[in-house]
Amino acid sequence: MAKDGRKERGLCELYAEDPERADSVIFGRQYHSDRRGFLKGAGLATMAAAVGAAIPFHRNFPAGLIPSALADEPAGSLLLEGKDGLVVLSDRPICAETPAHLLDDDVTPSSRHFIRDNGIMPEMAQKMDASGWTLTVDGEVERPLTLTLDELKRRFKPVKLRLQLECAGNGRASFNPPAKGNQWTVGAIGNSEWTGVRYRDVLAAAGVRKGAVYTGHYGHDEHLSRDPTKVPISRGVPIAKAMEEHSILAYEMNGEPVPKYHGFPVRIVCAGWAGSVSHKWLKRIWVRNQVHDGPKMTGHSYRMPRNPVAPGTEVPEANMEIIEGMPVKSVITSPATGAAVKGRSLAVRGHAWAGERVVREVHLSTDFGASWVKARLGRPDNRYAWQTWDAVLAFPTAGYYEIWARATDEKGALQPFQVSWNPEGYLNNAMHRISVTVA
Ligand SMILES: Nc1nc2c(c(=O)[nH]1)N[C@H]1C(S)=C(S)[C@@H](COP(=O)(O)O)O[C@H]1N2
Ligand SMILES: [Mo]
Repeated sequence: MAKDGRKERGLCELYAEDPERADSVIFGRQYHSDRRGFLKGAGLATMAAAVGAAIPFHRNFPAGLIPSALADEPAGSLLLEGKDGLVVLSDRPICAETPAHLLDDDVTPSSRHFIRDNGIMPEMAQKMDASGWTLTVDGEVERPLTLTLDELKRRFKPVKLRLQLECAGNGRASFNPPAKGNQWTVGAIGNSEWTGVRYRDVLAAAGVRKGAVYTGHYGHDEHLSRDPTKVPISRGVPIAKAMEEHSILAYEMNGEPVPKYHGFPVRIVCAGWAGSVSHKWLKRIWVRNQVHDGPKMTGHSYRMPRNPVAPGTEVPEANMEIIEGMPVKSVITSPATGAAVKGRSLAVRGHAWAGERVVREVHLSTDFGASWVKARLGRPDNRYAWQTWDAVLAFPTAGYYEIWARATDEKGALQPFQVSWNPEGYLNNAMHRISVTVA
């Protein structure tokens, strides 16, 4: 049994609970007083058997680290219409992520964009019927507005942008000790092409007053309780973020009406920030004269401790700050983890992004971080689009290897090996790693 009384469901949980114990239970790794553990003899043979090949760089294999080849758990199975290969983490509300190798496209097809709901999808989205839809803009504005979909399209100039959208909880599954919430691995990220109108054009039409400081977003989705007086989520952004030229109210995703899962008929996309500010099934924008205080804006929701804290610390709200830009991150999209490599070299590919910043470099390691090779890195198609990278890697001998990817942003921030704990398990931008076996 795990420490808190839950039954251990498997290897991942064993590692999440106590990595050193997991190492010794599973692989017989012996720890020394300096907490370094060497894998040798029977332990090394056990791990090699578990991953399917000898491990040439085993001396570098960090203690307390579950082999990537064993970390991939079987997929959930809720049938999502129009979706292809997503792993379902929760079915009410719907939360589903994209396996890394299905994120290989430069522009994420709608069929492969993750889904993160907090409530229940509205009926107008189920039916893809926008006839009764309107958007209201009110609060700290000169002229409150109500627009139909046709009016929104006719009154404002269209823009088309490729925009990264990442859930703040992406990566939560690899916190150690574990963090509660949806156990996203690496797939709560997408980079689709969105068409819509600029958020600032709509705000300008309503005339933002001097006292405006924040927006408050409301959607048509229902609270999980179906209680009509409750709102599942209502977040917002500072007026300056809404006024950015890349913040849009989107009515198309990848050239088609926004699919039901992603906010039909209109959603906000404020790219580079926690995905929760990009409101789906938009109904109302309430311009506020204070920081918005809707559900999931306050308390610990989408907030981080101002300073790092020890695991399990109770952090008072006053010491928490609202998450804004997302940190630098990358994903390896080809090959899929577990690939069998023929020959001694391998073409590797993936994407990298850095919230509001540009990614400057991506490096790859095949020897558990002892040495790094620089990847070729493309420019973003437009600001806030992710960047695609590729490289060819060489392997000295046959065996089990892990490929680790590490991106560095324009200000020199780079992905850590492990991220320190925070109360809600947000912003885990630890390096992505996959396993390959060289024949
Ligand atoms: N109305 C509404 N908008 C929402 C949400 C929601 O539950 N309801 N979830 C938010 C969160 S937490 C994220 S990460 C993104 C996910 O967008 P996606 O489902 O299109 O990938 O939508 C955001 N917008
Ligand atoms: Mo999210």
